Amino acid sequence: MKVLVSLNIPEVGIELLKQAGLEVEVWREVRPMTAEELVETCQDVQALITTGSNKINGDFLQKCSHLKVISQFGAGYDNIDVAAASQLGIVVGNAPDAMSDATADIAFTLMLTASRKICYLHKSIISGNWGYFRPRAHLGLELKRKTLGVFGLGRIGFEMAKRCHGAYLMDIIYCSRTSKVEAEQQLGARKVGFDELLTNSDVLTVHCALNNDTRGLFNRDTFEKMKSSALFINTSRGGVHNQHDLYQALVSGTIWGAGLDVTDPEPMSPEDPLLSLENVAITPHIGSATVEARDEMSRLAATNIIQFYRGEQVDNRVN
Ligand code: 8YV
Repeated sequence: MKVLVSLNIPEVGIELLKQAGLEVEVWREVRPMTAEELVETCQDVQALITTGSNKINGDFLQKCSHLKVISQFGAGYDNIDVAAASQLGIVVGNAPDAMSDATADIAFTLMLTASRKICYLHKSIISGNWGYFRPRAHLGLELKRKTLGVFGLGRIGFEMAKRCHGAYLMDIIYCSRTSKVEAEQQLGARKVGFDELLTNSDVLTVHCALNNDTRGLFNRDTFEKMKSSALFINTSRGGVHNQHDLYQALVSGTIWGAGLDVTDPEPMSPEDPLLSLENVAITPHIGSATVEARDEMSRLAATNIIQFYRGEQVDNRVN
């Protein structure tokens, strides 16, 4: 079996594939493959390792219906039309949990960074505007004993909740489809309805998947229900918030600040007005960008293909 690795992943996964006896082709250019290049290169492979920058949609799948297995180098797989893949009998797997600590660290960092206006103040030093001491200027918000609202308390949300509870004794409320017993026992987390999450959170952190239920969920209506002192943190997918509405909510004082590792679109335009706001911190989708997380993602993405090749159960199969 031959595998196309459509992006330059850490060597560990590539080595595992080779050791398992698979033939491997790796795209090592410093740009993503175009849709046409992906279709063309897939013609003589049976397995594909892919990521968010590749749209594995109905059109691609029709043109590559001979594929046997697709493995996502990432936890989220909203770029893949899983239903269409299932119809064609293609196995789809992902690489969950590898980045839970790394992404929670970014969510926590963005919370602190936005709450103390760090990005804005850093830029103001660079542009020669340190200024003089003004007791009422540059005031941020403290986090101790505030309420953290977690939307989507999966593995990453749980890690974020642990950090906030441990560092600042924050009360944890969450909104998820199922009850999270571990978080309730360890952190005293409390499951609430969506409206209560909006109205009671001092920091609302988003860790859900992007799908039809969550697309654009954080919009004008939902921001209006939040506290005017609230911070909105999103490290999941930019499509979960409406970026225009977020900007309006921030400039009108509907909410206080925001920390984003994901934007809509990505990459974000350098002219995006969000970048000029004081209480906003933005990073370029680096949640999983640690040596440890990327190595583990590589290992898990390769393992899906190897398990399929050996006729074993694919542990991280999503269809
Ligand atoms: C990747 C991610 O950066 O795992 C995820 O869901 O968002 C990240 O780890 C992303 O998959 C790149 O497209």
